[in-house]
Amino acid sequence: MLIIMRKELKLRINMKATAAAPSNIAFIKYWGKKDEKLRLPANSSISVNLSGLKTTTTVKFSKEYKQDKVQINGQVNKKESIRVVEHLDRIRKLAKIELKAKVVSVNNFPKSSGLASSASGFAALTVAATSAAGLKLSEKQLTILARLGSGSACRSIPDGFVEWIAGKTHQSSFARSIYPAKYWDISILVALVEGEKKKVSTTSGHKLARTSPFFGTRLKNINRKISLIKHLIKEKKFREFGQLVENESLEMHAIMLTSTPSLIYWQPATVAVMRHVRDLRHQGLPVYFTIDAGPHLFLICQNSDLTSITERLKTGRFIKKIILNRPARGIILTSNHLF
Ligand code: 2P0
Repeated sequence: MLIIMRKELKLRINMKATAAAPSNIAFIKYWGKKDEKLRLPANSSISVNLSGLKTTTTVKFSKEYKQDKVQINGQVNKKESIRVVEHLDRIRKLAKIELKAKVVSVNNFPKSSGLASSASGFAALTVAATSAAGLKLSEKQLTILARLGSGSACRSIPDGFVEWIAGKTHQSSFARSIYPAKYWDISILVALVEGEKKKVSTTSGHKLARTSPFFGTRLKNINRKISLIKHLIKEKKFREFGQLVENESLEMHAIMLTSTPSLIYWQPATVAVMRHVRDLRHQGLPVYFTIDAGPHLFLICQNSDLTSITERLKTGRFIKKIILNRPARGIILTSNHLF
């Protein structure tokens, strides 16, 4: 009896957990799904975790709570809460519990700006909530579960350079590390430009991909591209790698631009910085850009060129702020709870 009581007490004490997840930037992008509900992507993708963009989330399940409470960056937002509660429901079902939860989450970067807050957000929620619920899942199973919350979230769980294998079924669509964070001495500079809040969410954007006349061509060539990028990372062939990453980003934006309705995530400053990056290359500095579903740019360079490149980039008219990132390890559980 005493043992059971102690066990229950321990369980109750442990029903709170905190996870810190990096955001990630894709070199080969996820744009378009083959199954909306399961969030099965149209193609596999390759990414790296970012050391400077992080979400920390604390989840506590308790019978004291009459309903789920979700606070993100100090605010309660009904639309975001619905998606979080749907994810908590998946986790409660797995853990066979019915307790309500309190979720407090903070990003160290602006959300809904094209910096992937849903990736780090749903990765942190998945790991904090499963841990709080007492579930012991493998990394692979955590990536599968995180994917149901937001596709790109599965890539923020494993370490360093990550591949999300598209798969054809729920269990075969998961992410895994292909190289640890320290494998390659590169930096990713996030160049924040002036831009309004995103009008079209990525979830809605994905649905439009198939309306582009070029989407079929993209899918026809994507597996070759994935093999090539893995080879270039393995061999650390930076210039060829950078060129492929930049072309891939432009290809994804070509799909966005030619969808019906058309999606234009760029701002005038986005194009100005793209041109600046190309000028820097003409001056002999190997730096390449990639852009997600937003106006900001992610500039990739080798660490040996970092000082010269940041000096030339300078913040000012076009670039409002630069956030330096190195390849980062994946998600961690921490005892620094937010409440
Ligand atoms: C990526 N993006 O590979 C691509 C590039 C944005 C542009 O993954 O609907 O927020 O939640 O599964 O994960 C953004 O898509 O979409 C994204 P959902 P998600 O990083």
